[in-house]
Amino acid sequence: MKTFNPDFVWGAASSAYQVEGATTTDGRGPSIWDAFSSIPGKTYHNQNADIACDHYNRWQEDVAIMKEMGLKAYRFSISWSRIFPTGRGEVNEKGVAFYNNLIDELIKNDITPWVTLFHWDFPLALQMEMDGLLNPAIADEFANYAKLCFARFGDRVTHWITLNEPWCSAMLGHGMGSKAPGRVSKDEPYIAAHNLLRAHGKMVDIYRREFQPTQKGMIGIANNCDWREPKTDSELDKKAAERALEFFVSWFADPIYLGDYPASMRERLGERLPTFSDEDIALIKNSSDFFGLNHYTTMLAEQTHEGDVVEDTIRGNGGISEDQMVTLSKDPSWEQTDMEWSIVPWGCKKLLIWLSERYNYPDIYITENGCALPDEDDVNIAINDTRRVDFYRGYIDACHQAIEAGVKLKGYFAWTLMDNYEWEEGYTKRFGLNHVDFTTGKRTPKQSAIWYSTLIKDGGF
Ligand code: PNW
Repeated sequence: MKTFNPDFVWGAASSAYQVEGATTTDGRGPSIWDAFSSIPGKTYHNQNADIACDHYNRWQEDVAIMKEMGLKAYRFSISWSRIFPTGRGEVNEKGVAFYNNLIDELIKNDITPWVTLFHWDFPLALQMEMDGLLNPAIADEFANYAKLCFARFGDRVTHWITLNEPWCSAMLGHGMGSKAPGRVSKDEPYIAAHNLLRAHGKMVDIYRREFQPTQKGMIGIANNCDWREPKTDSELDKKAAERALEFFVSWFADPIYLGDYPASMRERLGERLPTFSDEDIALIKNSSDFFGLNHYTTMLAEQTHEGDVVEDTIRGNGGISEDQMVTLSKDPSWEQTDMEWSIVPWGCKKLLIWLSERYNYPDIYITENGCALPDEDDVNIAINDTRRVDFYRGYIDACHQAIEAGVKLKGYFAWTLMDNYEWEEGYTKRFGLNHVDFTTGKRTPKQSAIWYSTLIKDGGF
C-alpha cells in the first residue's frame, strides 16, 4: 500500500468556459473564446461551448457527484465576463450569485473550493479596446477584477490561483494561434507572458495587502510544464533539455522564485525578451504561496544543429523552437493518449524533483494531470476506462516516489471532473473521470472515478 499524508489534498479540476455553457445567460458578456470558436475552421467541427456541460444549470448535481466521489477539493475558474460583462465597470450581480451558490454548496458538502481567477476566457471587450495581453495596462484590469473576486468570495474562498498556464496563453494564444485570441507571432508570446506575470504580481499584491491578513487564505499560480529528457547522454543534449525546461516553466517561475527571467532566455532572446521594472519585480518576486503545476507528458530534447530545418511538428515548443535551439521528439515505445501525449510517469517524478531543487523545495500542488482516451463518446466504452485507471495509478505512484525523495507535494487535482469542451478540439477529446453525454447532459461515472474515490477514501492505493 502506498499511503499519503491524511491532509493531502485530493481534488478534481475544471474551468468555466469548458463546463458552464449558458454563454449569454444572466448578463454574461462575451469572451475571446466565444469569438474565436465562432470563426469557421478554428475549432473541431466549429464546436463552441454555448452549452458545454450545462454546469451553469446543473451545478447542484455536479457538486453531488463530487460529494459521492469523496473529493476533498474542487478547482474551478471564474468567468471574468460573467462578473464584468465588458471586463470592468458595473458588476453583474447574477454572475456573482452563480459563484456564491456554487461556493456555498461546495462548503456545505465539505469540499474546499480552489478558485482560478483566469483560465483563458478573457473578456472580448478588453481584447478589442486594449489589445488584451499585449497592452501593459492590462495588468491593472486583472487586478481590478481580482479585487472584486477577493471582496465578494474571499470570506469563504481561501485557495486562489491567479492564472492558469500563462505559457499556453502566450505560446498557443499569441504564438501558434491555435487558441484564442488566435494570434500568430514570434515575438508576441514574450510580451503577453510579461504582462501576465505583471498581472499576477498585481493580483497577489492586492490580496496580500487588503485581504490575506483577515481572510487568511493562500494564493499562487498554476504553470504547466512537461518533462524534457535528454535524447542522448551528450553534454549538448543534456543542456538542451535543461534549456527547454527553462524556456517552458522557468520563464514564469524564475521571476517569481528567483527575481528574473532565466539567463538562457536573456542570452538567446536579447531585446525580444522584455525587462522588468524595479516596481514590477518587487511585486512578482516571492508572489506565490505554493507552486501549482499542471503536468501532462514528457518529450525527448536534443540540441538543434546549425543548419537543421526546425519544424515544431509536435508542438511542444509552441512554434518557436528556433529560439531555444531544441528539437523535440518522442520515444516510439511510449504509449500515447488521444491527445498524442506520451504516458511517462517517471517524467513526472523527475520534473517534481527538478522544480524542487531549482526553487528550494516549495510546497507543490499538482493542479492538473490526466488523460484523454479515444472512443469514449460511447458511454459503454467510457465506463470501462482501465487505461485511465492505469494512467492515474502510474502518475500518482510517481508522485508518491517524488514525496519519498523529499518533494513537498501537498495535493493532486485530476483533470478533469467530467468530459468537457477541450478548446479547439471541441468535444472529441474526453479527459473526464465522469462521462458526459453531450446530447442529454447525462453524467455517468467511469471506472476511473470509482478508482479515484477509493484511493481518496483509503488515503492511498
Ligand atoms: C490544459 N500543451 O491545457 C488546460 O489547463 C485545460 O484547460 C485543458 O483542458 C487541459 O490542459 C487538457 O488539454 C493544455 O500543448 C493545453 O502543452 C496544451 C498544452 C498543455 C496544457
